[in-house]
Amino acid sequence: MKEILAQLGISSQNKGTSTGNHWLAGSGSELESFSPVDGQLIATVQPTDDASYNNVVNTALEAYTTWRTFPAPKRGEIVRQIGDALRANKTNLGKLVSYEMGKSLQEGYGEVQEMIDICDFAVGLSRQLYGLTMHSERPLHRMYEQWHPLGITGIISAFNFPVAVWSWNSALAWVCGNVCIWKPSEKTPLCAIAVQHIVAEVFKKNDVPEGVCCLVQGGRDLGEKLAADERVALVSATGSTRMGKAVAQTVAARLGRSLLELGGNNAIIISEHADLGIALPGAVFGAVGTAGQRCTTTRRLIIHESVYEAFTQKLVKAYGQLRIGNPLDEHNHVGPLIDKDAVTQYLNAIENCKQQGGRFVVEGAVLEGSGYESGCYVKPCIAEVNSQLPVVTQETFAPILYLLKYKTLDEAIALQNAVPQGLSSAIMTLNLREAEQFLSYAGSDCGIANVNIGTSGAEIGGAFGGEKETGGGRESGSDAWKAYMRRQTNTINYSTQLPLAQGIKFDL
Ligand code: UN1
Repeated sequence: MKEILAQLGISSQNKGTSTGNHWLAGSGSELESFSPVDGQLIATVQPTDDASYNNVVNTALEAYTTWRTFPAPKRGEIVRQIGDALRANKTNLGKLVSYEMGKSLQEGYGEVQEMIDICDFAVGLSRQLYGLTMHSERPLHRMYEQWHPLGITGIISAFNFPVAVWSWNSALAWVCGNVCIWKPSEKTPLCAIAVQHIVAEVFKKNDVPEGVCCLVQGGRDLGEKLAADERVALVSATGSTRMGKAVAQTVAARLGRSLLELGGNNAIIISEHADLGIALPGAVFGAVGTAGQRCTTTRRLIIHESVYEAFTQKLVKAYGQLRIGNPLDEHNHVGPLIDKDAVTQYLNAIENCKQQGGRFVVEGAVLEGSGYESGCYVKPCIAEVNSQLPVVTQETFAPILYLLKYKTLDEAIALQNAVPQGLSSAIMTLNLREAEQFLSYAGSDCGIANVNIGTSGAEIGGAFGGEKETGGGRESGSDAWKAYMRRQTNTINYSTQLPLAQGIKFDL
């Protein structure tokens, strides 16, 4: 790992603030990045202080006046080169993601692949930032709309996707003509430093001024500072609902823009008409992949009573085959949780579930012994619950799966929707009527609704995000780019008269 860190530009002590290629000193107590894989201190990072924060924002504002003059397809060409640089660094960066965050190596590579894919998407998008033209009601007038950049996009990202979620935001923000300031999770500061080196080099090659890709590092205070800063036009925040509510209120108080991608509590409905051969791997990967730390993780299975027993047995058997251990060993399915706080939350949820009447068919536990020294490895577990207990309505970022039984599809959909979050959802069925009902206005209330696919692993081409406490934002594909731009309606009079709209006469 030492060699990989060196190749990615990471030393044992790092500056955490950057305007591109330029790194600024910070002050205050250093952020320490421990690997949940082995509990080792990987490196330290100097947090961003007030002076370096202001330096970054001023440099970004200055850079914006130049960056917005680059034609969008030219900006796209530079993002294409970032995609290529990520291809060249995929192995190293994937390994660092796996080591610093703890997800399996396959998923680490997959995360870098998502970055490459969004770059490709953004390249095409750079020639498709379309506005509409309208027919004016006035003679010899032309009416149309254009999309302009916003300025600074602040990106607050979470530990669980330490690099991909940033790239969904930045690749789009850049082709749209914005400059970016990234505040990564304080739990994964090194992944961000590695990415900053890769991206800044591409910008430098293309004579892009300092300030288009900026990095600041710190905890909650720094996120609040970005949210409160009037110079930051858009704050895109991914993380807990608690964090999102704080960001949303601060940004709204200054009438700024926010884009929120917050908690999920995702369910799969397993119908009597399901292909259980698909449903099983879909449910298991959804529940235990990334050790239950995706916002799209499957947290609830709502199973038809006629297949409940058989499916539960299959699940229990499959859980018995899971290999939990070092995520860098590709033989393992499940790595550690991010830190010991997460382990405490996992244990608390299990305890609460038991107290509230849940019955575990696969027991949870914290693993001990050789290979588990970090204290962050836990056993994925499954609880049967008769109703949606309070603990079931909360998002616990851990591999705890709750099983619920249903009789009618209406009942299943009502259960699926009866949580505060609304990110991802799925139904496993081969029955067309059931599938269509689930996707209809009377079906799932989530931003993502799938048929015969689990809840996690969304592709970048679709808009990503959800409703209710998930925050309502949409990132990544489709027309999510519109959140990074401002719309301007233009009416041009090329006649010799001044006809007023709505037929109003105003004769002087
Ligand atoms: C997240 O957990 O914040 O759909 C993002 C998925 C991934 C992204 C998850 N493509 O599971």
